Amino acid sequence: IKSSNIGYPRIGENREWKKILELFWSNEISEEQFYSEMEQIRLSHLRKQKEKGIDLIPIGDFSYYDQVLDTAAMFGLIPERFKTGETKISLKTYFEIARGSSGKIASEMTKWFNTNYHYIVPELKDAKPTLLENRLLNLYLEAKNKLGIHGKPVILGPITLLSLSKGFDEQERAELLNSLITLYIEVFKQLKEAGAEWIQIDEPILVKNLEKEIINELKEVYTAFQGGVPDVKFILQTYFESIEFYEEITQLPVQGIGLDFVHDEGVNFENIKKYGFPNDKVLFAGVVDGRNIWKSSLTEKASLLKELTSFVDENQLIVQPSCSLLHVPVTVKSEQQLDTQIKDALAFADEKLEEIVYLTKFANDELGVAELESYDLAVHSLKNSAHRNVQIVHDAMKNTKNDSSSRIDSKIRKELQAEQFQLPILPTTTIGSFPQTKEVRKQRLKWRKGELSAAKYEQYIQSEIKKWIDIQEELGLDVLVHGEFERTDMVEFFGEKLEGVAITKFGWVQSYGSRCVKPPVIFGDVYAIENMTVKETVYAQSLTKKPVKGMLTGPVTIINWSFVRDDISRTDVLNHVALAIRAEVKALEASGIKMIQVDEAALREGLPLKEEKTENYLNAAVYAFKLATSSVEDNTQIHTHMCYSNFDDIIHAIDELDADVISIETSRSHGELIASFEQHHYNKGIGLGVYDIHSPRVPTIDELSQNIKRALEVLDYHAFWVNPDCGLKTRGEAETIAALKVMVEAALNYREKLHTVE
Ligand code: THG
Ligand code: ZN
Repeated sequence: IKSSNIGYPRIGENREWKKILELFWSNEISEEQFYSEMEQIRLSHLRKQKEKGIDLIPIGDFSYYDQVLDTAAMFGLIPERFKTGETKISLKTYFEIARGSSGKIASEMTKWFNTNYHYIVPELKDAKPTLLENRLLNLYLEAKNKLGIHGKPVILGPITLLSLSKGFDEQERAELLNSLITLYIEVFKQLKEAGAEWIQIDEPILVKNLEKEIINELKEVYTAFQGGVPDVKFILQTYFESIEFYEEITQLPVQGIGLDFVHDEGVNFENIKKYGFPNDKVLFAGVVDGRNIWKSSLTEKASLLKELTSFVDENQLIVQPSCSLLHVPVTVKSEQQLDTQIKDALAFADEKLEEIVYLTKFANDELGVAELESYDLAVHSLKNSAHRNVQIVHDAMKNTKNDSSSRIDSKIRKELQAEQFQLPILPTTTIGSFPQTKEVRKQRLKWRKGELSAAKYEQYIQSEIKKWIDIQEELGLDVLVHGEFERTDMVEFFGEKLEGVAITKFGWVQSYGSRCVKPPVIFGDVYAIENMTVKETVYAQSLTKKPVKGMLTGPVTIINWSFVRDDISRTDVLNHVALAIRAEVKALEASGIKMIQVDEAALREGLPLKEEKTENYLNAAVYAFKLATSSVEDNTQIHTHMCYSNFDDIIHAIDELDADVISIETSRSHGELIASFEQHHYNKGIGLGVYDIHSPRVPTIDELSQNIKRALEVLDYHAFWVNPDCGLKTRGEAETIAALKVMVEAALNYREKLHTVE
């Protein structure tokens, strides 16, 4: 039995990678320096994997931005607007595709399956694939010559590459696939000549619900690969779920099959039991969770591997993580401030590699069961800890079972709320956050470091709140917000406040490009011991007669953007969080805050990869949201906000959330979203974002009026709200004020028009 890794995080223990990128982007280091710094990071990651004892080390998973973009760039799949005629894609062009440049819009970025990682969507309109550069060959040779590592090149497979790309039709797909096959073969041939033995071809798309035709495509591709490069060994690698068409896929002409045995709900193994596993293939068994940060129970994993050996010969079995380790932080070692009971139960990327090596050694009789058992002690210790057995949480969970969690009819609420707030038609508001300037971050850092007292910091936050309440009054917005100056990342903020949730110091994970997030660790029963947002909200409300919205993050988003304990069901964790948010909703209401927004930015992206699982997911999400929000009085108005468009398929669930007002990001795909409201009559309050906040450009009145007009073609103007697409924390102050000014003016004009009609 051997060990393998699928992919290693690129950001580095101290986010060195991010820093190099950003220095390069701001012209603070030269291209030469950039390459040499990046090479050091890349080599140190390879060295680390070798030192840990991993037999098959991935090559080419390292990237300067994103692995999908790398694959597209390698095959010359460059959007027309970025083409320069250069024979090899330059760094400049590479980053322009990802980030845009003056006058050229960046390629779209979207979620990588159901993770919080975003990839760059290849645009294949009129594409003519050509092999610009065998990137993998260069990287393979680098590892071999500089470190003596005979690595395992990793490449995104052609079927997944095409499935994630856009800009072509069915017929073009066949042509594209054909030309890609030839290019992939060329890449593989060169790798083979350079000495590569195994090549990992990632085809995660095979875990989604697919039409049976995909099998023919797969046969075509892999038969061609096999015929083109007969003496190299291919691994068809899948992850994140069980594969569809197990029998057909395992019969494909490849030498290795990589399966996820963690996130498949046991289905991959069931299929092995039912259909067997071909005796001429190697099984790359993904047994260590690559998406969560808990130590494995090595005794359990060892017995899973043991069971697998009844179906697969021992020397045909390889131990590896369930997916690339890109989705977990680098090392637990850096976490000096965590409670030891929690820290001892954690395994980030480096520790996961150690687990893989332990399991391999155990299987090869180089390690005894006692060693596995002693490793498992930390997991048991946390499992049995008081954190996971909090009486008040258990009681609250029991009590909610008798709670119907529904409010009275939304039409009745609407009338009561209209009376309560006396808002004009087309009320104007914002999503919640205002610009987080350098100064805000600086003050927070000073306070965190102890250089600024809590009282002084609080005073500073209050002065920002006051400044922005004044600005909003001046602008004439109807519903105000406090601006969220006390929060870094919203999920991190609630994670810091909640019991049962730990915040790491260096637990960063790449989200997109150089941007990282630090997911909170939900290790215990979750509850709140004190109010989390009341002080700032009440202060803001004290400064104005206009309603100030309380701003909370919803339970689904909190758990989708956290690492979640896996000893109880996700639904139970979700409901713990919902109860904590419910307490906050009630506290805000009790303090006189009558409009409360509970954001579910990540509801959509958490959809399971298998259609048959979406209903359960959405039911649980709706239940939790209602649990958090339904205990308020009839005339208290609940708002929610969701990022990303494309709600067609879940619009019924959005309706079931029963929020009084919803705001949705739409400006980049206005037409589509509006069409979905044509079909599904929506009669609660709704704000379709009227301008895109992702760009610093100030929109014109005309654009905004057009957007309002189009929305009102399908939505009742009595239900319509005017707001930007999303929070404004990433924008500058001046552009924010200028854009909001235009927005309010557009709303006022439109109101006039509607009054004349009436
Ligand atoms: N929070 C969390 N996850 C998210 C988002 C979020 N996932 C989806 C989307 N939003 C991703 N967007 C971003 C946007 C900005 C940043 C990260 C993800 C970002 N990060 C800082 C960085 O890398 O420089 C972090 C530094 C800091 O917080 O000090 O800017 O909103 N959880
Ligand atoms: Zn948003």
